[in-house]
Amino acid sequence: MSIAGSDSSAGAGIQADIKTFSALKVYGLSAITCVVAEIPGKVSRIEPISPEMVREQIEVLAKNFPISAMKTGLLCSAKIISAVVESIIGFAGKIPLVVDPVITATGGDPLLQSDAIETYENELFPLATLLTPNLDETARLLGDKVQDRQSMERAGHELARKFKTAVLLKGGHLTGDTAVDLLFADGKITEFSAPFVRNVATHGTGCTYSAAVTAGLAKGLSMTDAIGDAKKFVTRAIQNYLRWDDVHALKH
Ligand code: PXL
Repeated sequence: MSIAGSDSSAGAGIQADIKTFSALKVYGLSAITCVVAEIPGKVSRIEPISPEMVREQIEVLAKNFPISAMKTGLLCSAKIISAVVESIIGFAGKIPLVVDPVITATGGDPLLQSDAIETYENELFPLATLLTPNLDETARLLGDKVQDRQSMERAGHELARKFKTAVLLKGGHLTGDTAVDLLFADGKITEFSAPFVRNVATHGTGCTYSAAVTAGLAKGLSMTDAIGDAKKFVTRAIQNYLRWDDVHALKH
């Protein structure tokens, strides 16, 4: 089950999650938290769904479907985060919960209300099996820039200790020719790396990656196997990119 926002351009958010689940042969359920009118790089409007409606979606699914793993993406506001936490707290420790701490879109537009970060930290993160921040989100959560391998290691340990959860810190293009991500779990660091795919303007890679990890965990893979497979999946997705603005150019 994915609990996330709708991206009208369908590269990120709940659409990315459902497409990823299907590609990995896992049946995906969805609880939508907000609707985002956007194209890659430009958010034009966000409307939250009522917290009661978010809760209803989760509870009706939880009562009627066997759920083997969950992930959260964009949760929009503090009130929605609290509603989600109340609805999923019964699952804590029973099935894996991947928390992708979405704060801003790739283009830099804010997606989460700024006062909601505290609620993320206090209410949601403690339930997570795995937290999947990128470097910008890590900087927002710790108040410190992460700019090299050493500061990545420091930040990952700090997040894992602070929120008592495993952390997959996504390094993106930090190191040049390879995209290096670090998993901090049980006091150990495991590295996942892949060639950095150059000159592709991506949208929704974070959502796709965390959805692929969730699909692996739903199938019963270990966390390191789920992340290893997910890293390959998202790298392949970037290599096989579609240029949406070329399609646009052809039509006009
Ligand atoms: O990629 C972060 C993200 C998450 N969720 C939704 C989004 C985006 C980015 O645009 O629209 C709904």
